[in-house]
Amino acid sequence: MNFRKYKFTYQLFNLFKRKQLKYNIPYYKKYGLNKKYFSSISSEDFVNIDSPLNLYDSIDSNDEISKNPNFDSLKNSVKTSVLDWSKKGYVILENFFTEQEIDLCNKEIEKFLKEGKVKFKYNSKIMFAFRQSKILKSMGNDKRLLKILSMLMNKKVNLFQSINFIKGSQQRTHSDSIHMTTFPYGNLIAVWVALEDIDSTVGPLHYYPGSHKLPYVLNRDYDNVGSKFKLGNKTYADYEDQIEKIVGENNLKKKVFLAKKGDVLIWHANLLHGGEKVINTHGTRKSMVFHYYTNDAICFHEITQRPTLKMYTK
Ligand SMILES: O=C(O)CCC(=O)C(=O)O
Repeated sequence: MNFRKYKFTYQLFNLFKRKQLKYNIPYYKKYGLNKKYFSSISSEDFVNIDSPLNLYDSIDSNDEISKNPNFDSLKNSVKTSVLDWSKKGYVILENFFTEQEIDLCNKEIEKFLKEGKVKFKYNSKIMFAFRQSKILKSMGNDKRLLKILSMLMNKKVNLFQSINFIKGSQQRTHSDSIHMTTFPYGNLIAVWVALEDIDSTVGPLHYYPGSHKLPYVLNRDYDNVGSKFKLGNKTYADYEDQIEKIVGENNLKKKVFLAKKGDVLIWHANLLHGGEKVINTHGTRKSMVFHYYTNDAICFHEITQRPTLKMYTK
């Protein structure tokens, strides 16, 4: 028997995680869901509830965002990118982190790997290194960055996760909202940081401008709903195939981010993105992703129907 396919496996595990899960309880009440902190949760619980939109998913940032008190302090190139947030679903901040900041970050990761403090998961990902590193944490909580993120979301955000890469991920196109789902939808935002100059041979990041406006692809969209006791039986590749189909049907145009060391790309919770194929297998593609949640949403993992464990660190 594959216990991972049964919801009770996760419920049992979560029974001992009240502290990290209780943040969802007031929102279960708000949306009239009869759930405990350890209960399974997925988009199926919200099929009859309208998902309120975030400000710049309902009105165009081009018309309004310049009224934000922090807007005037932005560089002109950033202002242009921020104004286009509603339309494009991403913002580029060139040369955002200094050479010194990036070098310190790379040294920290090297040291952590050498000491065995972190290891690779899912092939190429070093997960949550920021929890052990003041250097990474202070980059994720950079005040200028947080100001821009809260401007785009029109509310405060909290750093939830870091992922470090040494090589290109080659991850197929996806939306983060299948992994870090929220209700209301869209209460996640991501920041991708180039930790060195990146060329087309080492598997750069790709993304599809405007794809965040497409409907969120959730379990029911690839026949992965499951039953009362069991999770759906589709694979992650089935999800990726569905996304590939949507990209084709909508004739979406891909962009590849040939970033310079210190450049940042911020993406919307539903922007489709992934990693290009690695051609130069000897080359590195050092980069880091930060994910942030807002404080006013239920957070869960759609595929395994688990509520998200939040371990915010100061
Ligand atoms: O950096 C990459 O290649 C992809 C990263 C990514 O897809 C993610 O963190 O969601």
